[in-house]
Amino acid sequence: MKVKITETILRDAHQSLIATRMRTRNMLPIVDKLDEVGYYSLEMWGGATFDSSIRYLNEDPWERLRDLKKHMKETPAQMLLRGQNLVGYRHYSDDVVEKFVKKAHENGIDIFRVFDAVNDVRNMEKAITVAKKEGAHVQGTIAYTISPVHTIDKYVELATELAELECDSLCIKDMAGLISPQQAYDLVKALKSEVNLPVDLHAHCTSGMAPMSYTAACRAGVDILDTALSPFAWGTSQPPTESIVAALAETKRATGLDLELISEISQYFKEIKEHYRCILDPISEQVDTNVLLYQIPGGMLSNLVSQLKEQNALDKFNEVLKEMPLVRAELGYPPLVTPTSQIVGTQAVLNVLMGERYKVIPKEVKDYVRGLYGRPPQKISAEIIAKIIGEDEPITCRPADLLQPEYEKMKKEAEEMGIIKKEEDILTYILYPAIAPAFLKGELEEEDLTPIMEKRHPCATADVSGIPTEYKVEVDGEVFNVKVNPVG
Ligand code: 3PY
Ligand code: ZN
Repeated sequence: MKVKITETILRDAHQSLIATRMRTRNMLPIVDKLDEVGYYSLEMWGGATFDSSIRYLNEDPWERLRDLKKHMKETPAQMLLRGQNLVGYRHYSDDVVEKFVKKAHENGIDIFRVFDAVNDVRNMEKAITVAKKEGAHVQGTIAYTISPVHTIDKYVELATELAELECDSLCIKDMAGLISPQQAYDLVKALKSEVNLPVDLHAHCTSGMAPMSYTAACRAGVDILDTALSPFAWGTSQPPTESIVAALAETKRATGLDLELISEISQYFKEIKEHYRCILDPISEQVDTNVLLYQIPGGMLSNLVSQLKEQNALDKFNEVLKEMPLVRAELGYPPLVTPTSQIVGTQAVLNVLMGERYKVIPKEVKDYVRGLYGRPPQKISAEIIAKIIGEDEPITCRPADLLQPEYEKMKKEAEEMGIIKKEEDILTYILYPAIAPAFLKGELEEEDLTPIMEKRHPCATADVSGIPTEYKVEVDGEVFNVKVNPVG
């Protein structure tokens, strides 16, 4: 049976390699051609694209969705949704989740890939239920990681829960590029035999194993593979579409896609890549098997470097690398993906920079230990809980049950500011209240890449930030900026 292909060029590929900076004007001239290929779907929205559009590109993400959708006559439009976090970094109340999913569907999203950073189904449930009710295809997601508690049985258990919520397909989301060919084979085999749903493998090339893992997954019966056109493939992005199509062509799993057409489209993106070369981070393009040891995905690694440089503490890099897995284990082995990558990364950096572990603990880490991001994969020890939140008791309910409805209140706020022209603007404001007013009033400008281009040698480390969650931590009068990027 044919393997189907999800093309990530318009979302994850550029999120992973050029800090989500591809503009809609780069996409529109080629979307008709992309639509002709016969992809299973085109991932083109969600993840960090929403934030990036308003923060750096002065673009309305809703308009991008509508504009691209007009050209997608044949190909389903897919988005990445961070469960109860939507396309932001915190949990939103159920009424906001409901409105957002409905609006995303109404504006053109056909397939919702829904994940949660700690694989807590309670954090995905609301989004899944609403998307199903709207008639969309829902891809329930397993955030893949390696730890003593992440076993095949556990993943099958999670997939079974997702199937019970009537998800239409499953995605193994290996955002750090950790999955080996053997693991891919075993996991796909187990999911295919235990859960009656199509399985999609989404991997990044960070450790260099992804193309081999894709082949192994094909032998195990995977239904869909995620790939990126070659100019934006490899490194911290997906395996190249052309290579996967060519490699499978002589097998029973041939995709049936036209390599000539795909190559023609690739040619277009080669030029786009040249335009953004100044922000292409060499670290993101390298193979790095250290990710298997430290579990720090490429996108996060480069940010860590620039952050340590900022603090004049680059000599602490190796110490931070070693601290990451320790913190991750102490916090119950969360998979490292937005926002847990930020949470663990920040604490690890602070532990090293402060010279004393857990001397400074950001609010996000406390909230995580309180259970406000969901149930950690492994129970956190009483000792760590006490160190981080003192006498407080972690919650046991679904985190969003503690949130008051916020849609109407924030709608009123936004209306009073006079920034609402369409209903979607209310959601933009709720998601990004700090920058949305200026954006919606037309006060922001598109980020100018010229000075970066002029300043930078093509091989220099990127000095353009990704989309960091920034923490300002003050200790003894000294302010530390701690930033960590979203990870694809
Ligand atoms: C995002 O949440 O932006 C991701 O790409 C997660 O993998
Ligand atoms: Zn990804």
